[in-house]
Amino acid sequence: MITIALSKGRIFEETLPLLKAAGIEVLEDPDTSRKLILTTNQPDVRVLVVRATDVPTYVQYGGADMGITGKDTLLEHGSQGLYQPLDLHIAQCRISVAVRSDFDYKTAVKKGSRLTVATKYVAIAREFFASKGVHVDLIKLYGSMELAPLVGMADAIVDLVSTGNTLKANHLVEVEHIMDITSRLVVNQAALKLKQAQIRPIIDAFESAVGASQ
Ligand code: PRT
Ligand code: MG
Repeated sequence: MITIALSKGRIFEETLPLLKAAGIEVLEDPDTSRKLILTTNQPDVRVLVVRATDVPTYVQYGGADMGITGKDTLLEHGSQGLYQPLDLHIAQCRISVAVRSDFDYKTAVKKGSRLTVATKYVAIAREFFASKGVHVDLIKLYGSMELAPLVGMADAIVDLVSTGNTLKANHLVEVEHIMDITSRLVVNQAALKLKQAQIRPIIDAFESAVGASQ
């Protein structure tokens, strides 16, 4: 049995064509089914539906043989013991710093004042501002970061941006582009050795599908 951990939403949707290229079709829709283990057309392949941030954990501890997760998640939560053979170029976005449109970020940074930054990405934010020599107080949030500057809780946020529509709708502007983000295939190292014959063809099919779509 090969178990693949995926999160609902964009990663699931964008992974379906890759699975199809490997001959795998998921037979249930995670949006309508309450099941957390989905069957596929291959009797020996199943899909686990987990929180995006839990994908590396399931793969690391062998609850799943492989999974698909954002580089943001891997950087923030670590990627210990995970084999990362492939950048799938899916769920593309960037991680950025954004502030209220009436906040003078450049001057604040130049003056060496302390910035209060709200984010789910505390490790990424800490490292980014440290590399710029900017002093920050970090506030950890689990979602809707955009609210923090609007209610005066933070000067800035560090969050994922794709179209920029969410920032715009909340009168925030992007002032720094920290890095580009895509999703990666992660594989349990023991599973790769023990189930080589089943896992390799899936990696290879993903690789050619990704190559073909670039
Ligand atoms: O939602 P939940 O709390 O369960 O978990 P999650 O937010 O970690 O999962 P999910 O499915 O939303 O995101 C999974 C992965 O998709 C992330 O880890 C990223 O690698 C990737 N991804 C790509 C994104 C986006 N694009 C994205 N735009 N994840 C989140 N967003 C959010 C962003 O946080 C912001 O709130 O969408 C909003 C901005 O979108 P735009 O288009 O308005 O700019
Ligand atoms: Mg989300």
